Amino acid sequence: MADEDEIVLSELDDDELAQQMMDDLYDGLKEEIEEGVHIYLARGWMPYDILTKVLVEGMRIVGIDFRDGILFVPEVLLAANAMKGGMFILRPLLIETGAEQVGKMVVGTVKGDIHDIGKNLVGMMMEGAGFEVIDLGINNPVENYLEALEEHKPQILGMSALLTTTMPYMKVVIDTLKEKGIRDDYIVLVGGAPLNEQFADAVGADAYCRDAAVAVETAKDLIARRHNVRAGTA
Ligand code: B1M
Repeated sequence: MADEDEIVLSELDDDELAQQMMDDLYDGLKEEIEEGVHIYLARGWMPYDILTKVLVEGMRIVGIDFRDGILFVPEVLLAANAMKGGMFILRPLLIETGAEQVGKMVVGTVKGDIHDIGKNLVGMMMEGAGFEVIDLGINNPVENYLEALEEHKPQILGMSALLTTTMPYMKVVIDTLKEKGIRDDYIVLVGGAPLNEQFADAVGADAYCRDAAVAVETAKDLIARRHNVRAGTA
């Protein structure tokens, strides 16, 4: 028999459920997050709204308490694991848009950095928008990017960094592309919480992407501009 105090997620209204799921994410409760995602889907919520309004918002709160020394690495790992449980359910729904393939992107988190939730979200959204995504995972030295560019010949190189100590590595990658004379063969997009537009300019990227939706729009826009330049219509 259910405990009288036990919260039944399906009995909560949308706002209460969002609040409860943010608490559950904070507590690293993966099964509850998965259940909550299914409930929202059954209520007709769009996968993107569940991601941004509930999961990403919940992780933002985790980030604040991590910064303030209220949460520590083991707890944040559990929260990240719960978040990934929700993302796993949403991924096929975001990808399954039937959109025509519009381009290819190689994406990876830079050397020294193991944060991958944001990068994964960007990959999911890009796939949903019709891009083929080659995900190099985390902690990538420049050699990994070079090999993947050579092998997959994408239009876009995406790099993610979440630490102020690892974001300068993006310049190492871009400078290496310049040294090899291949920088202009690719659209280089960068993202991650500590970055901004000035940083992207300073390291020689084509654009800074504040979030996954901006990454999709920027990628489409820059690819279209390239096509126009090549067609002589820009
Ligand atoms: Co870390 N961590 N962490 N962490 N962690 C941060 C980044 C931090 C800001 C927390 C804090 O203090 N408030 C802080 C960095 C401070 C700084 O550099 N100034 C920090 C620290 C210090 C650390 C450690 C050093 C802690 C320690 O060991 N003492 C350590 C470093 C490990 C390493 O990388 N070498 C560490 C470890 C971890 C965990 C392993 C516990 C875990 C990562 C789990 C995982 O990713 N699998 C973790 C987490 C979860 C976080 C926070 C709480 C959340 C990050 C996240 O997933 N956000 C984070 C706090 C924060 O960011 N406020 C924090 C949700 C995600 C959807 O957003 O990643 O920003 P985000 O991605 C967005 C955009 O940025 C953008 O689009 C995404 C989707 O909208 N975007 C791109 C991202 N990449 C893009 C690439 C693109 C385009 C857009 O390419 C085209």
